[in-house]
Amino acid sequence: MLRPQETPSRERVGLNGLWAFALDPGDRGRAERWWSGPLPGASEMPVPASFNDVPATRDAHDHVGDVWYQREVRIPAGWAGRRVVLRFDAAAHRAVVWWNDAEVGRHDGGYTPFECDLTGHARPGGTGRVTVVVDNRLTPSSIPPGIVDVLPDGRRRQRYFHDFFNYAGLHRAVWLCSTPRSYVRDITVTTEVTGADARVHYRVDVVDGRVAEVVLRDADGAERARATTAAGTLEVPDATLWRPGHGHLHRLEVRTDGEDADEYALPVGIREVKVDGDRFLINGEPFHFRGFGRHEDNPVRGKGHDDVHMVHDFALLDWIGANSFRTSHYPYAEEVLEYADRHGIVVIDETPAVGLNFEIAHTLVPGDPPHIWAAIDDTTRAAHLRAIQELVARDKNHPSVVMWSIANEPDSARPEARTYFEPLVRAAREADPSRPVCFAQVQLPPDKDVMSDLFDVICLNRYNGWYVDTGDLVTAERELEAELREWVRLHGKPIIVTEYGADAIAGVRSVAAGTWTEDYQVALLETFHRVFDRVDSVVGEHVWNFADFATGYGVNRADGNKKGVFTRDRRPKAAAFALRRRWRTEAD
Ligand code: GCB
Repeated sequence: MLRPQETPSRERVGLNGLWAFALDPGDRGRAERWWSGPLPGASEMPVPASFNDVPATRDAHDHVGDVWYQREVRIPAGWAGRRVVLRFDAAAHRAVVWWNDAEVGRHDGGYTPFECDLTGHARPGGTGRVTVVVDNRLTPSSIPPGIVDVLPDGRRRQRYFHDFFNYAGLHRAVWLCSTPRSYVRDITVTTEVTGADARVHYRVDVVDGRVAEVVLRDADGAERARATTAAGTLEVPDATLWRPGHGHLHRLEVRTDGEDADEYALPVGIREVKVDGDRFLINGEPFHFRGFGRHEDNPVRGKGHDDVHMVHDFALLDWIGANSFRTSHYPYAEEVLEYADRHGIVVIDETPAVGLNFEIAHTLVPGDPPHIWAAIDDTTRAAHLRAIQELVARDKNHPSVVMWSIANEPDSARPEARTYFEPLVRAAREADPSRPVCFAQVQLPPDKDVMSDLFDVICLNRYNGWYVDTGDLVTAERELEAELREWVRLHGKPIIVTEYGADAIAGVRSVAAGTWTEDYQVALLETFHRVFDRVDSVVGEHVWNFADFATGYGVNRADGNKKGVFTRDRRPKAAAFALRRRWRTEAD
């Protein structure tokens, strides 16, 4: 799905700002048709933001169920005769949208965009009432999954099997967009590098019209290739490539024919990604991933996108010498990927399929969660498939994205896991044959894992010295190295350690470097690094986590997860300086 743009034929109006807002703890809104008038008892809520922490009440923080957003929207008078859509960059986790009394769209899945066509509903020059109900419930058939308990006093309590707070709401921008009636619906680009030359394969999908012209321009605007067909290959001799640390972008300009022609300009990074033996190659060069698993997480705004925080986080990634990150554990805002494209940061792009492992959930959630494969059914897999397809549809053209991660830490020990994942891996490859596919594997040795052979890169989340052999880094070092060598022997594929780390409470120091101190966090990371430097097939190190982040309540979470090398407000812990010493020397 193309991102809204302003071009000679397209306009967009941002609908961010304060919206009327109401929690709906008694589920009255749908029955009472709250979309048909002003929201009863509404307060004000900023968009984009998670709603949870803004009102400063426990009720809002812990709300389970529907919340309502509403505002008036004016359709510009000049949009007569044009196609008009409302676009939501994200609504976590599912939403229904009304324009006045008419339902105009619904979407399931909290991290991918959707559009509502207003063309037949909205009168240019007039105003309308946009109402959105957003449901934050996670169920056994949602991605990510969860369970809603109804307590004896009638309250709902949400359980989930992943380790970050279930922030929800309108997390990303909302747009009102217009295009001609005949418009460019989609563009798909893949690139190939052969020596100094490159090929750009493209496909344009036009609704009710024809492609008139496709022009590839270099960053300085110079034309590099041109075509007049809807699909084809553009030869680019002596191409300047997109590469890590150097986000060189071309631009593919597409124009349709006719009087009311549509125009769209897609940024294109020419680069090639390949797995060769135990190497991960970008443009034929071995790439070593240095960076983090992260979260979209900030005080008060939760998962709400914010350019200030985004640019600052990228500045810190640069300061520390990181060249990559994983969008753990869901697709991030498109602004983030565009920034990574422009600055040459490498991204492993992950679906929201986190917590398909109720055995781990047992340690996170008190109670006795059911066994994963008893609870997961065809609807879960259908939602997972949709999550993969929507992720690829949204992010396929980003040069920064070099690999798809289709799940984080699913149960990969039981035969059911293989049966469940085989068709999903196939679907990911069908959706995008140009990128490798992986999943982030939970602490399971290779002889217990039943599905890693289906994937291109072995991605391991490892907590030796923390959850395993807690406090004993000598054993951690020995066991980690032995295990990695076993993966090399059995699979011979590149290995990225996609998570390793220790909780550290900022300011807690100790000469004896006990757990939860900044010193232990440093010592643990250094232990892992010694092992990585001895095992050739390790092509990546992603520390868990970039910054401390909010989680649900739990006896082993002290005001959230403290494995950040930065605090939640982005102050460096000792580990940040240690990583900078390691990564900067290599980078400079
Ligand atoms: C993991 C998960 C991550 C958690 C982390 C932890 O394995 O992938 O979501 O936050 O461990 O800190 O326990």
